[in-house]
Amino acid sequence: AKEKHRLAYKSPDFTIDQIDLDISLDENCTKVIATSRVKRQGNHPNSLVLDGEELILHSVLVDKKTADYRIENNQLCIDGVPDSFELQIVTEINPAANSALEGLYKSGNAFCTQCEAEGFRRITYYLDRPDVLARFTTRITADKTAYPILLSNGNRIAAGDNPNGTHWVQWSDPFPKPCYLFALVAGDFDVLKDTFETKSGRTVALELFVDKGNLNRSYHAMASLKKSMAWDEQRFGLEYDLDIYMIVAVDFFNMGAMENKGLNVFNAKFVLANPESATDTDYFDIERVIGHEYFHNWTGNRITCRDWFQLSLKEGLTVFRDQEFSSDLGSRAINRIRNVKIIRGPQFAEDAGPMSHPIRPDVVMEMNNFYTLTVYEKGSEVIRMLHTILGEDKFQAGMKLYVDRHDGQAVTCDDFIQAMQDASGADLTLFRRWYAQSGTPVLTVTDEFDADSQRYSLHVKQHTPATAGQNEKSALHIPLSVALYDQRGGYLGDQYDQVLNVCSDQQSFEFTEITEKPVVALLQDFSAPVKLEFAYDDQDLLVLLQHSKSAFTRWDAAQTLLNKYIRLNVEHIHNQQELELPQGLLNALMGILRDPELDKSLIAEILRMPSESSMAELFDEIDIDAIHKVKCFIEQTVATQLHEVFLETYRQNKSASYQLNQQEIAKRDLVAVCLTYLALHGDDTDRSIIAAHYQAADNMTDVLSAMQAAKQGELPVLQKMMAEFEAKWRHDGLVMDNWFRLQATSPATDCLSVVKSLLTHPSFSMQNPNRLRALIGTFSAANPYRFHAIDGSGYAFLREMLDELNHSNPQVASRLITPLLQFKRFDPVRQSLMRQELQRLSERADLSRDLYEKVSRALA
Ligand code: BAL
Ligand code: ZN
Repeated sequence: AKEKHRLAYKSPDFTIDQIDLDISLDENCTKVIATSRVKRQGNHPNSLVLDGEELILHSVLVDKKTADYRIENNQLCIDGVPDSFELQIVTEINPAANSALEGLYKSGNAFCTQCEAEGFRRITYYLDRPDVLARFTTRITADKTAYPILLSNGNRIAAGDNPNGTHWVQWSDPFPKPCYLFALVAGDFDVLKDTFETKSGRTVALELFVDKGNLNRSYHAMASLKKSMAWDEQRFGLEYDLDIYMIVAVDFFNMGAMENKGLNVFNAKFVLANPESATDTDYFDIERVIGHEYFHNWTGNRITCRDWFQLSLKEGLTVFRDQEFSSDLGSRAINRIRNVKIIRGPQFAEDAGPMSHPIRPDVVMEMNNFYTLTVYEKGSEVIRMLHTILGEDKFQAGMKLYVDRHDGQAVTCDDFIQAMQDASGADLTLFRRWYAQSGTPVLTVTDEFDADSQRYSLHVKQHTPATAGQNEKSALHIPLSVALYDQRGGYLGDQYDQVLNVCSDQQSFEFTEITEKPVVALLQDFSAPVKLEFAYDDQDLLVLLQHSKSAFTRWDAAQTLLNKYIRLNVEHIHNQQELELPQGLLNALMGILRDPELDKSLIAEILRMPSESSMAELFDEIDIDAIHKVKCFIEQTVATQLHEVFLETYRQNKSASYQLNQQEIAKRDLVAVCLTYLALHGDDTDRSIIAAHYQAADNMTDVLSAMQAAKQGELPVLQKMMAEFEAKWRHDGLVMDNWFRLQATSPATDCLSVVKSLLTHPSFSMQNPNRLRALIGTFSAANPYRFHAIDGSGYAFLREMLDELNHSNPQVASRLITPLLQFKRFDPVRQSLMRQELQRLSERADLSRDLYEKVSRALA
């Protein structure tokens, strides 16, 4: 497999500005006639070279005459073409055999497509690159009974019936687009219809297509779409452009959703919800993902990427936009906390591992491998830093210039920063390095207080450790948000609440007229995606935890204090010493639980212990057994010492009946945390509370909270709950994913054998990415204690699964392999066992490009 390099970008030799597709759908033999207008770009004699994979080629006509062509390495080459001509290509494809779910495939009884990043080449030979923008028309023909609904991008312009029982519909998309935004759907669906009036007074038809019988689960998605459309007008001044916006929910989908122009295709997980079947988290995620795909219409579709190395141009920006959407509609602090957990956990891990890459990668073998936490989530952090540095007004001025300047173009991350710079007048030269440099910077801060001169100084050093493929690191522009408090937690005022611009390896900042040594809140709101080192003493952290005016800082202080004792206790285990947790922390947690003023979700977030995987990120070398012991010790100690308060909090917050609003969601979240601690305590009262909570639950959130608690406490009642759940939901794969996840995260010793036995469960399918992620993905990524069993059984299991998925769905296989790639951070025994499994994979002659890239980078 060949590497592609960002700096080797060349503009295309030819462009296509119009393509008419005529697609006759058939399960095994779909015929595609693609008629394109091709134009030479510049003065050169080069041949036309088109990408194509898994295609049967029937004919190639240049200006209606049979053309000579060659097929070389999945490319169709035509020599000696005119400067401007009509190209007609007829190909045949087999959607039913397409288990990779890229290009055109069958999802259950429907046809659908996924073309990003390079799936369009599985539909026809084409210039499959994002800087070729064409107007598309699409004529779809299919059996009318099986596929009464035929959809593609843009507007429906004609339709008709054929005498043989088939019918056809023709679509036309007025906006030029790269082929990765092409979509086609055919099937028999229920449709929810609504309208949205834009700020300029146009009425947009909204259509949401779901499997028959699922209409009662489609309302939340529609409401989310309308909120997204209104929000983008209000906050970004961006209005929808077509007369129709369609969303289709499908069961078989590799990603979360896809922003195809005017026709989003969604993983049903991010569409379907009613209280009985979906959790509060599901509701939140649906709103977030519907928003994300909608926001792509401007940041992605109207302005797209020049090449795939620029993916963060649209993804980082659009994640930033969806995070802001969630925060404007809900709790800003809670959203920030949850997003920061993702960066500090799996994103930091990715950036320290063999697949580490800058948010704008330099080298790519398989583009699908770069839809990563780094490109998306760190990419969004980079946009957020820009927003912090410029402020909302200048940031929006930059957005406006970006849109005015580049609407209808395929551009680069540099173009985006340039627009931000030109509109704001800020010098972003140094800031651009965030796009080029991989790895997590470490900020080491020390402080100094001089009572005589009443000066308080912060000395800041930055250092980014070497990462895979990038040894040399330079200083970055890091916005460091700090605030000062007095020793009793009193806020010293806005003049001591600042964003410091850290721009060199070493820098000092001074605050004057300070009369006593202050308590400093550092990296407020996680103002940059960095690791912070500062020798906080417990007392200062307790002050911040109890008194900071920022909810985020209170949570973060609790995390910092916990992290300190996680590290210390792991050390204690290594030195065979007793484990400890300071009484001051326990008292503070008790105070937090009893504080009537606090947002209940914040209380829940503060009391919820970090996962073992995120605890692992505190260490260079991961001792999974010690981490597990420390986690159990901390949770057991909290469960025991705070037992009465958990009982009291549970009773005060348990709702009589279900409502979907922020306050009730927060209460359910807090109740879930209480139930888990009660289960860990596990006396008769606790057990009967959990059983009763389960019995009384009238919504999926409460059902799963009780089950989750019973699982964590390994309570016997879990068996009955699991059996009932299975009997009720076994025909509903999406809901059953919760049931699979519960078993995959079990602390029980037989976890792996249970997981293996579930592979033959009737609700499981090796073909469905959601099922694969719920069972196999959850076991290997979210149950580190069992996955890293010292006999290597977890590793062997994952490798066997990857062996099977290598052919059927390489994209999903390549996601699932992540936990094995980290092997260098484990002890010698585990290292060698993990390496052995990677080696076995690498010896396969038929290893997919997706897995090959990761395995070879890990073993390098
Ligand atoms: N573009 C792929 C799916 C998404 O990020 O929206
Ligand atoms: Zn996206």
